[in-house]
Amino acid sequence: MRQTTLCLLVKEQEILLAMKKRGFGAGKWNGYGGKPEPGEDLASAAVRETAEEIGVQINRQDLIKLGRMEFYFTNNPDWDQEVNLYLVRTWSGEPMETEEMRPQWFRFEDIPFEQMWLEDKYWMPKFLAGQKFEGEFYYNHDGTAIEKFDLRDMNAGN
Ligand code: 6OG
Repeated sequence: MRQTTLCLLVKEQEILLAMKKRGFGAGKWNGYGGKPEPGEDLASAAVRETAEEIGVQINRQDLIKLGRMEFYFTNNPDWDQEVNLYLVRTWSGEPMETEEMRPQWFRFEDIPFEQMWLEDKYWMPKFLAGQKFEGEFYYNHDGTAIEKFDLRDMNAGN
């Protein structure tokens, strides 16, 4: 399955989300990231895509991998993907709007789940608590409903 990356910057009680302006997930608040180019590893892709999408520099050793999620879309396998999710507490540069995304800080209690991918509300509490997890989510064909899912805590060693 196609592998991709998703990063989220977090400071004290706030998380940096970004409005996706075009492409897959347009109109939703999400993290930043994307697919590796040929020969590129996941961490390098996460760093490069974050710089391209919100203008922030991350050192790859500051990527804290917390989640691995598989997404399946009924009758729409082109959208199936495995997302590797990273928490980032250390970076340089100020987030800025690009053609792709418009970043904005949100207090944890103000996260706009109604304008995000539907499964985010299930894993976000784990993510904000620093809990590692793994899951599979089965969406309908256009991503407007979740048909079933499984989400499991992982131990630090997994
Ligand atoms: P491009 O294909 O535009 O990157 N992504 C998802 N993020 C969440 N929260 N939920 C999903 O459920 C997702 N599916 C994909 C991965 C797409 C970006 O969107 C993320 C990438 O960072 C279905 O390069």
